[in-house]
Amino acid sequence: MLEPLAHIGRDPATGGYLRDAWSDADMELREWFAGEAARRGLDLREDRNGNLWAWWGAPSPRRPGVVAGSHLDSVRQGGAYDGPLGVVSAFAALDILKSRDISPAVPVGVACFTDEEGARFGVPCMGSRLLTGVLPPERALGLTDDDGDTLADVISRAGREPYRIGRDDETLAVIGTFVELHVEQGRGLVTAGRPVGVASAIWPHGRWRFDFRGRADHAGTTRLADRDDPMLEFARMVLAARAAAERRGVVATVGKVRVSPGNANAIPSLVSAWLDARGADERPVRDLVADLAAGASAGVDVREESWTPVVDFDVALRDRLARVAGGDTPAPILPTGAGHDAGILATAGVQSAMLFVRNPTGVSHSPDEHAEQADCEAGVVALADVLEDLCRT
Ligand code: HGY
Ligand code: MN
Ligand code: MN
Ligand code: MN
Repeated sequence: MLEPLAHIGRDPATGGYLRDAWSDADMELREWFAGEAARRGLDLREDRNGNLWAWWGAPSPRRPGVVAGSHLDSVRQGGAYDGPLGVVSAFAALDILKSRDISPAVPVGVACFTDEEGARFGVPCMGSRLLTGVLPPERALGLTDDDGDTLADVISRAGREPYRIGRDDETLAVIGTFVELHVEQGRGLVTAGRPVGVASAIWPHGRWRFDFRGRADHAGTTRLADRDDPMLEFARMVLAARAAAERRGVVATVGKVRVSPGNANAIPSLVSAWLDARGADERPVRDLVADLAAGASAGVDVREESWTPVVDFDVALRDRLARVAGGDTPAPILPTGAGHDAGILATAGVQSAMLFVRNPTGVSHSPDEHAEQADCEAGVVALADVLEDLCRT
């Protein structure tokens, strides 16, 4: 199902995807989206934050539409399905509605949110956070990527006006209900033996940046007793995070580290590390981070980069989706530890829901992520049924 865009940003050596927001690959994906919209005669709009909307029918605040979609960017060396499956399925579900000669009571939209993964600038769901005002534009514009480009530089280079970003009430006002279909990032549906499920909740989750400072010096001539090596305290933090996560029943990950200046024959002057911590309940996640900050020596900076509170999806809507998507027996309803744009919209008061498609490996944020063709097709039919049901309002 993903063949038309499978080549874009793909690393042939690993099969993984490199689709940073606003990169060449992302720009090619945006062109693919525009082409899909044009092929269907949909009205294509790009909002002030770079999110893309393709509308069948003209939505208005008095007649808001039903929207399906997800994102096209990836984590570095990500899988093929995380994001694109939701966008491709949204177009395919709209095709099914048309083939059923459905004339929806409300407009139907396909959405693609910008920079969901936060791989480049560190803040996840950037497009939906800016759209809803969760992320202030001035905070976003100052973010820099690994080679020092600011978001403003990159948006300008992409031919957009960076200083228009920010809460977009005009766009929000025409979204009635948002449904995000996403490959499951886990094995809940494998265990349930079902191809499609519905999200009950998204775990609270956040990212913190730790800066460990030391003194650069020669690797060969500096006595151990004379060293101020930030790598040591960084290593202790990683081990402490894992121990605290086990103790508190949450998950903590350090997947990105930047060592400056990065000489193999010199003690570093700075080690920056990003902690990702999540859990079913907010308190133990917060306590883990507090433990680590308290255990850090005076010179260590700890900064919260992003925080998303628990998202409990609307019960009536999720149960309705489970009935419609489940066919004879309601689809399984399950939580997720992964963040999504549907979660950001839900926290901003937009009626949102999620459908999951079975991932036999359960693995994600890796080239090993997978979904079987038959399950992807079942996801499209379930999404079409859900959209048809929601458009009947
Ligand atoms: O990080 C996440 O949970 C999501 O995949 N962006
Ligand atoms: Mn992801
Ligand atoms: Mn995703
Ligand atoms: Mn750059």
